[in-house]
Amino acid sequence: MSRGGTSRPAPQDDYDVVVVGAGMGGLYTAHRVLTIGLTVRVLEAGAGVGGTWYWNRYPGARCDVASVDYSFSFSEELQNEWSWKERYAGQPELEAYFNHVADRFGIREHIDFETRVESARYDADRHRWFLRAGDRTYGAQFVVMATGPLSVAYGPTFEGTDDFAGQIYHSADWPEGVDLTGKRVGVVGTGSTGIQMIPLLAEVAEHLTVFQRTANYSVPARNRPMSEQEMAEVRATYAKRRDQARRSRAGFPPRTPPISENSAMAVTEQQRREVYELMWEQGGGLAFRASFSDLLTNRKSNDTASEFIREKIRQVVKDPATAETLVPHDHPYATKRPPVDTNYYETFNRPDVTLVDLRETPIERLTSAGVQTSDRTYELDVLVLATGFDAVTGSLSRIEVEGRDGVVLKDKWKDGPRGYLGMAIAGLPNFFTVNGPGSPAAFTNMATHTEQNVEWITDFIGYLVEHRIRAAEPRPEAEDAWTRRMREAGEKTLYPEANSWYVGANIPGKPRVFMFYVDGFDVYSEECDRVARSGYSEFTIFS
Ligand code: NA7
Repeated sequence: MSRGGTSRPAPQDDYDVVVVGAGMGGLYTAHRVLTIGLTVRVLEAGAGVGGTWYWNRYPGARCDVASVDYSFSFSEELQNEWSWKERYAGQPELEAYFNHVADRFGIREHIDFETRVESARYDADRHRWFLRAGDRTYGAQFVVMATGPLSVAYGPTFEGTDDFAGQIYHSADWPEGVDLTGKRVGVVGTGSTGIQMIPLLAEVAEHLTVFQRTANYSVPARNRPMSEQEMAEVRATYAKRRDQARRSRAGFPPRTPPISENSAMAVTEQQRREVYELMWEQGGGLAFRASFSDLLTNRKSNDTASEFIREKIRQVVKDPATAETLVPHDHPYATKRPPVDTNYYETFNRPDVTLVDLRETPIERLTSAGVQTSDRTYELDVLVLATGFDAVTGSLSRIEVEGRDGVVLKDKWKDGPRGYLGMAIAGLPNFFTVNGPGSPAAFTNMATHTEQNVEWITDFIGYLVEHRIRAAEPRPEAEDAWTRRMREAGEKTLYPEANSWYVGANIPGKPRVFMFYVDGFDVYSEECDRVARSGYSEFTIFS
């Protein structure tokens, strides 16, 4: 199968396109590539499909975007035959959905599971990539990295970890069949993940200890079952709904009531409160974030939302000292990804739940008995790390990627990621990233965004093949301009004020830069379309 040449080992497997990752992005990429008649192999580290929804099996793992919108729109048959059971699908339902997609579209047979890619090297003479995974080498003209922005789990290394006599589980690597009934459980982390699992862990544990470093703003999810009638109503308007989402600022269909175009400062206090109360009752963190147009750009506006949530926490949590510990004070609302919950704050009214403020009493080490903070030891059988991810760049930086003329991705990104439209990188010809740094990704409905990215990338691959162009990569000036535009847009917002994964601040030593394009999915997709219409004029072509 070798295409000749001696500079690289002959690949065992040779394809037009190799896709890394069998989550939402990888599955759809494979489907599109097959549809245009090219050969494809998907390499997946896990034993099953679903990406995020394969790995994140912790109690309470659930999507924070409504199921009917967090789903593929490319097939009318698919959206008509699948009935979502809940307003926000949980992990098992989402995993089942992605398995259905893999089988229904004949994608599974194109996937190599338990295949972790370690390196990807470009052979400029042959215009081909060679990817190594264990003892296998895959060759391809095009590489699509659908490795996910939140797929590399981060767990802090506490001193004494090996001394701990109990079990330690990370939320994103949750073993099958864990039973926490009657156990003394500790959880480190109160991001979206911790906030989802804490109420459920409290129900089964003998005692739950929550170790909180930063208090968070959480809004009720108001999850509920979906009736067949509701599904039928959605189906009747699905085409319009999807179309509107595609042309919207964040990849969602219009909401009822419509998203306010107002500044929170443009209405009276009474009107503001009514809006927040309505949003609180309707549920959904992303909807609450959109209560007013300027919550993330105007500090005064943000203060009103932050204060509203603080009041709610104080109303729910009975013990005033516990309530004050849970009230966020060091970052504006939603500058960290806004979590949603079911009974999170209520859980701290239980007598069998203890909240530990790590700002007051930091963790010093683990001992055989449990967690030792600066003032005492908390005895535990199980310690759960809900401590997040090396987000956005983590999964790409862990693979040794070497492009043309010795361009090494890790070195190129040592001061923060650079790329074009979040999908292509100068120096790496024919190498594409789905939901990559510089795209709006996490600031949108990821389903809408993923489909848009995959369609743009696979259309481009189709164009290159049709025009017999061997390789293409963005011009450095285009990459510089996009990276600047993306960072400047971020700097105009309040996002950089928080130590979040949006800016890489959750990982010790990671460069602190804003990694997303926040000026709107609509603006972004129009720009992507313009580039395509121009015959990809921002790209250097190697023919
Ligand atoms: P997040 O949102 O990154 O949250 C991680 C949490 O873990 C957060 O509360 C952190 O506190 C805490 N953390 C991390 N390291 C430590 C150490 N060393 N000590 C104490 N506490 C620590 O991850 P999630 O998994 O919850 O959510 C990630 C995304 O998945 C989410 O945004 C959704 O998009 C889905 P900190 O705030 O850094 O002080």
